Amino acid sequence: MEDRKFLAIDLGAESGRVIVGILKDGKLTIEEVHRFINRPVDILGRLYWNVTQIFQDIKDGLVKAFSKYRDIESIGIDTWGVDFGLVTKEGYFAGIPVCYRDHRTDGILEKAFEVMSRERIYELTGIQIMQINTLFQLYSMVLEKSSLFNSAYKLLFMPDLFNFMLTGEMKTEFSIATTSQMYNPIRDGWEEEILEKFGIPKDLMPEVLPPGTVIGNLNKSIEEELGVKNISVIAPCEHDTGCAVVGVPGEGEDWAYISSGTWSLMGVELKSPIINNESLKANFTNEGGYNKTFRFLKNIMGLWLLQRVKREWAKEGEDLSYNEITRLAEQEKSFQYFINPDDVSFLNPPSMIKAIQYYCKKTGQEIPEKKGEIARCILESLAFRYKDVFTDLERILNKKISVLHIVGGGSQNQLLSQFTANILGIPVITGPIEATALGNIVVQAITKGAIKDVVEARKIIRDSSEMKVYQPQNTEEWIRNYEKYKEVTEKKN
Ligand code: ADP
Ligand code: LRH
Repeated sequence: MEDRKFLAIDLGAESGRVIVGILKDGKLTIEEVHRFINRPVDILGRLYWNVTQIFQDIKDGLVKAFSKYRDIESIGIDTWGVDFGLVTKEGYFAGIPVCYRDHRTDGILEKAFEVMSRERIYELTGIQIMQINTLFQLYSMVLEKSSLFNSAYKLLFMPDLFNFMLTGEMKTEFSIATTSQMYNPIRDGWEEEILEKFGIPKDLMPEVLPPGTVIGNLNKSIEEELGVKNISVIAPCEHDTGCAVVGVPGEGEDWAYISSGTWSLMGVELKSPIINNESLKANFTNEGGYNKTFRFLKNIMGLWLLQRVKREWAKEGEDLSYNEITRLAEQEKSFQYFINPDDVSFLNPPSMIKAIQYYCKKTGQEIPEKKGEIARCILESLAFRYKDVFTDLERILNKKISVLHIVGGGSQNQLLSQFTANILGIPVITGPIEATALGNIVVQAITKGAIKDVVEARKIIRDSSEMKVYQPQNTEEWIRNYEKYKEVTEKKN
């Protein structure tokens, strides 16, 4: 059989990558042609995404991919969620997109709940209430009477913005739209009550396409640069987590996943959303997915904590790799320091090391000083936080989950994977590392008729990927120490 080729552009909050997927004889191999650092830039105290540099990197990746493979059929972009750019009627950018970790939304939730209660916002959207969500970022602009906001013609989420740069089309897609907290998953449309109450014009919101739709062709000037013609740009799941979940090699009905990268997204795939008092209380999200599925999950602060301490150590002159940091953590004593990784103080502190030390001090613990102690504190605490969320998940679903898949860059952290198996008491299967790009590629392949459906896609991914199984060890000891973690983290709240 002839091979078929598709190109995924996967933009995470830590790095971006351009990956070619080659489908042949029921196997999917991937080749990373370009990888680049993605880091927001602080300008006069505001945190911006460097979108022009990202677009340059996308183009560099396209050049590398098409100069090697002339027969790539289509391109799909996925990115992190909630952020957006504003575009004027003439197609100019109304300002530089601001990063969701910018402090403009500090304290915004209290102000927003004066407009509409937490319960009503959740009832209408089914989305985990977080200050980073698009709704609250926009509301901060409404409150400051932003002239950029007032001059905007369309809001484009990050993947839409890059699709606009590639095709000239101003459209969005279901998975990224639902994540904004401005979309009603039951009525399946922009939520007008929310838009109206928060002063967001409905016209600002673009048309929403289902995942797997062709948005248009690459614009002529880019095609000329690449020396190709009629290359379609497809909306995969434009939200990276949507692609990651398509890329989970799960089988049967009783598996859950963690998409592990900058964030840890823990949950299950469902056919319809769960929006009730319990899911509200546990603050679980219902993000739209491929084929009208829903990702019922919780955003956990994730490896962002490790990213930040790594960067701080590098600034101090010790540029350690993730492997080296994990090895230092491994050498330290277990269960010495506990934090709640989801504490708001870890969202974007001036120093993550100091924020962790302050948390320990405030909760009456000893203070971690050594690198290994800090890293071990982060990894153990993440595993304990997974236990909190997993318990809520099983309770709300009223069923037992028998296996957990961890996918994404974080699945390479063997210590965290083992800790997770230990505390949950079930096997953890890790891999693929590039589940998001794989998910992106298989959605394109389904659109182009090269794969039948998601069930076949997941089988192909299973047959093509390296996976590792972690069996639980010392679960009783982990459960005993979970009690200590609970005592500390509940004290803080
Ligand atoms: P994102 O898509 O959010 O940018 P990734 O899926 O690329 O994130 O995952 C990035 C994370 O993966 C890093 O923050 C790091 O913790 C982890 N990681 C990357 N490489 C390794 C490695 N070699 N060993 C252990 N962990 C790793
Ligand atoms: C992960 C992710 C996640 C969040 C966030 C802002 O990359 O998309 O689903 O919502 O970034």
